[in-house]
Order: sequence, then structure tokens, then C-alpha cells
Amino acid sequence: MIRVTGCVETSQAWSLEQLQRLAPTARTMDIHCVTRWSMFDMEVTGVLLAELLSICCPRSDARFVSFISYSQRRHSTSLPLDEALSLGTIIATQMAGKPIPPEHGGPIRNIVPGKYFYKSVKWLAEIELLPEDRLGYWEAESGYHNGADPWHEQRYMAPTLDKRQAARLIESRNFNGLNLRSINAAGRNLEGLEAIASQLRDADFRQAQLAGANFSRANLSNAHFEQSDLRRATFRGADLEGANFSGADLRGADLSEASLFGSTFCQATAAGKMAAQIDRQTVIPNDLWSALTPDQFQFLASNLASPSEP
Ligand SMILES: Nc1nc2c(c(=O)[nH]1)N[C@H]1C(S)=C(S)[C@@H](COP(=O)(O)O)O[C@H]1N2
Ligand SMILES: [Mo]
Repeated sequence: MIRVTGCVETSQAWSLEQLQRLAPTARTMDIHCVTRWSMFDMEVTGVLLAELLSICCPRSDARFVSFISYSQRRHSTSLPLDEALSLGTIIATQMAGKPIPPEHGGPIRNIVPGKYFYKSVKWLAEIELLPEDRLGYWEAESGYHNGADPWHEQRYMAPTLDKRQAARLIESRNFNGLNLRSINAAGRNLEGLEAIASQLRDADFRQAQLAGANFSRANLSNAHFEQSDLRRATFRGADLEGANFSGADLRGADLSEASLFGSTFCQATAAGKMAAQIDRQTVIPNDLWSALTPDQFQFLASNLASPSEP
């Protein structure tokens, strides 16, 4: 039995037999496991995700899809919905012309062509459409890259990491002194992160939980912090050139001695203005503001109590 739930007009469930009565699709594809093995020309048969969803009428707020399995730890993985559809995701019931054996995820698993195989969950129980992303099991627990693109070798959060290092980083929340350039940490829970003097150029921390994080002297040029929780975070002496804090919660954050050349705190989006949250405990000394563009300067000037005020 599999169910479609979440942001749909009508939730629906199918038994294996009912699923097999829907229009079948067969595809031959290559499979890549993140731990470096590949299997070529695998034949997969099932129902296209697009076909199942057309029956349930996704709502306009459906932007991500989470595949949840029957496993005890509620193993899951997620993808942007448009990506899952454009890649031709299959809700598979057969591999190599035979029912899928239990050890390979039978009777029903999803298969996402063109992604590392951890985006294909075994023992599929539920397909949930979501308005916001929810990291899957390997992504959240072991630092697997949420993008999972084999052509860009998006194996673990940062290009410099192997599996053991990624898992250890997620567990310890200690990035001190490490080179984690271009790390993909969007949506992760990294509360209390220690990242003193880390190399984090181009890092992606969008919508991450980073309350109390310590980024003192870190290189965060061009890093993305849009809509992240940065309450009481410390950026003392950090390089924040080109970093984007639009929509981030910076209440109580300390940006003393940071470099703010071309940093962004407020930007216009299709959904309206996305502004950083700032309060009287936020420390962004006004001698740093000259590095900002006039519109960003204006935003800080009108939202930040001058540090000399009581
Ligand atoms: N439910 C569930 N699905 C899962 C996993 C898992 O541990 N549990 N592992 C993933 C990983 S990392 C890989 S490589 C493939 C392995 O699939 P296979 O056993 O059919 O080769 O399943 C994916 N789907
Ligand atoms: Mo894997």
C-alpha cells in the first residue's frame, strides 16, 4: 500500500495490485551509489510519479516531495517537486523484468533517474508533498549532499569531505579551522555550530538553524544565509563580503569587526520584501556600513538602533 499525502487536493492510497493497473512506464537507466559503485542498463518498470500526482491534484503550495519508507527509523529522502517530475521519477514495482526483491526495496520503491541512489527509497510507504523542504535520513544524519547530482559529484555536503568526515561534522557541529568551501548546509539543524576561522566561501546555509553559532574570523564571502536562524550568532572579524542575510533572524547577533563589502540584508523577491530581523541586541557597528550599497545602508540605518544609544 502506498499513499500520497500533504499538499494535494485529494489524498489517495493504492495497493500493489491497484498500482499495477495504472499505465505502466518502463525505462532503462544507469544507477550510481554515492559510495562509488554504479550499475548500468538497469530496466525499471512502474508508474510515473507525474501519473500518480495527476490523480491527486497537487496544490499550488506543493514545492517539495518527500519519499517515506516503511523502515523503523522512517527513512525518507526529498527533492524539489519540479526536479522529481522532470527527471521522470518512477514508482517502481519491477526491476530487470521481475518483482523487486525485498532486499532491494520491494514490493514498491521510488526510483529517481539521474540522482545518486539514496534519492530512491526502498519499501516506499508514502509520498508527501511539502511547501518547504525536509531533509531526508542520510542527508540529515550523515551529511549526504541534498542535491545528489552524480555529474557534479554532489556526494557529501562539501567537495572536500568523504563519508566519515561528513558524518562526524554533522554529529560534532565543529567546523573550527576546516576548509569547507561551497558546503551545502541548507535547511540543516546546526544550532550551536563552532566554525571559528573556517573557510566557508560560497557556503549555502539557507534556512539553516544556526542559533548561537560561532563564525568568528570565518571566511564567509558570498555565503548564503537567506531565512536562516542566526539568533545570538557571532561573526566577529568574519569576512562577510557578498554574503546574503535577507530574511535571516539576526536578533542578538554580533557582527563586530566583520567585513561587509557588498553584503545584503534586505532584498526584493517575487513574494515581496525579504528583510533580515534585527533588534537592539544586534551588533553591527556603523563604522562598517560604508562598505554597503546605499539601499543596504539605508536598511540598516532605519532598522538598527545606533550602538551609542542606551
Ligand atoms: N528505506 C531505505 N531506502 C534506501 C536506503 C536505506 O537505507 N533505507 N539506502 C539508500 C542507498 S544509500 C542506496 S545506495 C540504495 C541501495 O539500493 P539497493 O539495496 O537496491 O542497491 O537504496 C537507498 N534507499
Ligand atoms: Mo548509497
